[in-house]
Amino acid sequence: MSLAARLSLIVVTDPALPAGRTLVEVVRDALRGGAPAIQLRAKHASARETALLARALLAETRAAGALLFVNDRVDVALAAGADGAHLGDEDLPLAAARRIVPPGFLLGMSADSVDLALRAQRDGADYLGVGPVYGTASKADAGAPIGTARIAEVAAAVRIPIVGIGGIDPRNAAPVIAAGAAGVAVISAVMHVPDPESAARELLYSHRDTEAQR
Ligand code: TZP
Ligand code: MG
Repeated sequence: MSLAARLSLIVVTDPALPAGRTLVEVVRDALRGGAPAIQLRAKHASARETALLARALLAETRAAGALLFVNDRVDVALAAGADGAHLGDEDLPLAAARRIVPPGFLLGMSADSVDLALRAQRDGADYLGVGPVYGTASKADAGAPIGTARIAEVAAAVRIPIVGIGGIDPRNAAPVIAAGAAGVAVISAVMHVPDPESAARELLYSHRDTEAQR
């Protein structure tokens, strides 16, 4: 399967879970719904806690044939045996991260403009996270929504796959794919719903239909 196909849906984790559910359970449900990639995002966890969580999630993603990315921390991603890391502008620079990872280790980068996207591509990013596409309550410093027009601009400017993020759910995912994104990344649409499996499946359906029309 191409990298673009493996990025059709990235479920990004959140420490706030529905009552009575564990992170591993919710991730397992999302994988059952067909999510091809999970990103462990644990902003307030220590490196040690993040590594332990990554090991637990890796058992699930491996069994499902899905990818596991660790947000922010290349070191933790490498040590845990994850498939990749997702970096932003406060993390290790891409070019520096590239020097310490083995061939095939995936590096994603956040970029909300064409300029940043081109720079990240030049510095060796395998894919880009672009957003927030819509309004989001999941990231306090996400900034103003960039809309699907910006997704189209960035997708047209780079060769690597791009993934839209921010406020995306099964009802509004299709325009993000129609604009040229290879996939969508979501927190609340899968992590904060009663049925993460169905939510993942619906997100994938909505954009497979769109891709078929593209
Ligand atoms: N980066 C840009 S928006 C966002 C991140 C991590 C939050 C996405 O969460 P949600 O709940 O899918 O809007
Ligand atoms: Mg980051």
